[in-house]
Amino acid sequence: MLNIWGRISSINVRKVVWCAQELGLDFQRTEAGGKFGVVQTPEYLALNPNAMVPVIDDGEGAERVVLWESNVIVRYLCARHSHGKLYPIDLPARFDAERWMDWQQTTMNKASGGAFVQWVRVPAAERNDAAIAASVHATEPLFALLDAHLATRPFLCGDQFTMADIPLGCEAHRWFGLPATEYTRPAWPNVERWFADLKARAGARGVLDLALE
Ligand SMILES: N[C@@H](CCC(=O)N[C@@H](CS)C(=O)NCC(=O)O)C(=O)O
Repeated sequence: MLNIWGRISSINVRKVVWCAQELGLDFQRTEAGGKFGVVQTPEYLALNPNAMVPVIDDGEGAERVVLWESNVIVRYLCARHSHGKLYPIDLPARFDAERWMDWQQTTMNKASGGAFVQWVRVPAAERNDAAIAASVHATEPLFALLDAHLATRPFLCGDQFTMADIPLGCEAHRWFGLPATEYTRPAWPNVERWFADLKARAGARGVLDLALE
């Protein structure tokens, strides 16, 4: 049985839950982080000294794996449980997927986080308009880049859904879920079509259909 710790309101936890569902894994999720606390307890810090979610505990004995870092968890679950389907075996295909996953963490998430936090988590009276503007300014060209990439392929790495679609699918879910009262996003038809396809997957239920909080 796979154990996942983390609140579903976290983009990084959503990646892991979606991945586990996509792989048809039997798993249990324990609330942690945010209003649930838990992350500062000695037991949790022994699993993740960063006091952050998500964390997983998978397997037993010599096969047991405890991991933090959401994209690493997605890679690990796909490598261990997808029999090469979501974790490409051929090196050129694998590193194509790896590249997009790192781009999500290092580039897209860094750009998009500000607008999400300000518009969704910060009360209107306390919002930092400059932080919102900077985040929108940094994020829109990245979605435009993604849109151009998806113009010639159904999924990020070609014809097949791979592990790379999970972190960026979660980014699209968060950006597309920004309050329409505050933000009108440009048309990105290829990203919209890709996101609609991701959302229709059985494995994405309870993740890509969630309202932001
Ligand atoms: N790079 C880490 C970042 C983890 C992270 O920032 N987690 C946030 C939630 S998205 C967190 O734990 N915040 C503190 C909390 O929820 O208590 C990952 O991808 O797993």
